[in-house]
Amino acid sequence: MKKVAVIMGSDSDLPVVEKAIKTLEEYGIPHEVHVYSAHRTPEQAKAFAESARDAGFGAIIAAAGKAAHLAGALAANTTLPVIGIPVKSSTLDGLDALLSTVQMPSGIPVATVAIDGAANAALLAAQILAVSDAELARKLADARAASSANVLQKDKAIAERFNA
Ligand code: RP5
Repeated sequence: MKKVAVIMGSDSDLPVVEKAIKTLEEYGIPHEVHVYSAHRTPEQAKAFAESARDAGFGAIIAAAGKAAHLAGALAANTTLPVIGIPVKSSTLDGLDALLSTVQMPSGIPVATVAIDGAANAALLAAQILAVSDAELARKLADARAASSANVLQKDKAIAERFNA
């Protein structure tokens, strides 16, 4: 199976990023985790993106806050799918990071999840890998079915309470 790279702009992003790592672990997806900054270590971020495909990665998750250019900077240097997590790490509550991550120019896409949406970033990476991995696709479908059953169980409890 291809690996997923999880890159964060600062170790201060780790509390958010941990949800992505946990989700990848739950699905048994091999991954590597790094701290590279678009602004503080631009050469290392570029080198990682340029070598990621040959290193066996199938998708890159990039988490950053404030003027969050990490996902875009990585995407500029690879044609692997890049998933951006805007991190709420500033006085602007993550809106700055959301706009910095999502508003990419035509030709260099970044698939951006919600502010602090780390679990969805990992699930999207899993779905990308599952295009060519039937076992992973089955695990994702099973999780969707369990999630639906959980909601329907809650509906039953609420309906019994209020619709008697
Ligand atoms: C961004 O600036 C990082 O991704 C982080 O969210 C934010 C603050 O970084 P630190 O000053 O805590 O290292 O580049």
